[in-house]
Amino acid sequence: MKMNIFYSAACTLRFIEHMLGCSIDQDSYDHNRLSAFRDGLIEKHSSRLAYKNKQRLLDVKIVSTQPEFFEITESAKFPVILRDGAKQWICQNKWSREFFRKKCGNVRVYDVDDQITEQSAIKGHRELSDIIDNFGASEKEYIRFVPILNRFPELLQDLDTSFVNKVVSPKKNSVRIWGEKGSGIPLRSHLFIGEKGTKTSIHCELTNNLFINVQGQKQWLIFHPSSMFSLRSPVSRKPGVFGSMFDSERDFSSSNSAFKINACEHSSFILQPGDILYLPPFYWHEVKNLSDNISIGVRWYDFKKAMISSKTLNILSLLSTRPSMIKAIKNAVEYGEVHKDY
Ligand SMILES: O=C(O)CCC(=O)C(=O)O
Ligand SMILES: [Fe+2]
Repeated sequence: MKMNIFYSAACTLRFIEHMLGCSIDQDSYDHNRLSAFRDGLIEKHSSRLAYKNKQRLLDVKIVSTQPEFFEITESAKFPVILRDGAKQWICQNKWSREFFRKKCGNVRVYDVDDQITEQSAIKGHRELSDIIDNFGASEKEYIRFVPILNRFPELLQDLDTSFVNKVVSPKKNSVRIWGEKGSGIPLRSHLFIGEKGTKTSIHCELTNNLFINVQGQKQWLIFHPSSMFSLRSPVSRKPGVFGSMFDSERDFSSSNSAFKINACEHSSFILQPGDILYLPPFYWHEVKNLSDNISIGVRWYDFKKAMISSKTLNILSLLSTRPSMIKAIKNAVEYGEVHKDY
């Protein structure tokens, strides 16, 4: 997205808001003069960018070979999909709801609802088997952010480890699971098992995401990192996850003037079983399960890549206070631990 002086000024104001202690709840986005002033800047920025009824398309690369995928992931400049990239991986035939019920049914996982960045999203713990047994009941179930490789490191072998190495650590070819001793880039992982019709509301993260869609179809709506103001992302001071007040069903119409959607570069695509997505840091995403789904996101932090995506969001993440980045790193494995109420 083209930056202009209004956008740069809004970023500077966001740092001031972060330092001064302005709005933290998603509900109180428009709460003070500073944010009103920032909205005015963004209004100007948006009206320069928005073309009437013309959507600004975000460039998402779709490739069919590993070398093309590696080249784009290394640059971190675009989201990229490798169609059928994991079709031959062991996870494709092995991972199912029944497999996880048997392997780790007694594991207690955080129950996180779809507004994942809100204070109220973390609902406490439930046993994985209880949730899986409840699939098909009236309340739709979605198990998200389970740090599966930390608990069951052997499951890394069900992915293609040399592929993961090449994407995450192209120079040294060395990775390790977060918390394990040794050298190599530490990987976090999040398993998702969801029912058709479940979704995760829009947010973005500081980490790189190598996302393997194992089963089912998943629809992603993504926005360029610089859409943060148009998407009305409140000041949160959280480490590495940012929320937004945007909801595609409610706000995806140019008639709703509060959301300058046409000013944001965005794109939508559907992942099929066996597809691999690389999402660089800070690309906003809203994700819907179009059918029952199993997928895993492998994540790692890279300062350079995070700066390429968004200097503002990277520095704001490092300056987080709820909790601080140092505390977050200590608890980084469990999403529910890092993002519970601080
Ligand atoms: O699949 C989902 O519901 C959310 C995935 C996501 O937000 C992520 O991998 O970062
Ligand atoms: Fe995410």
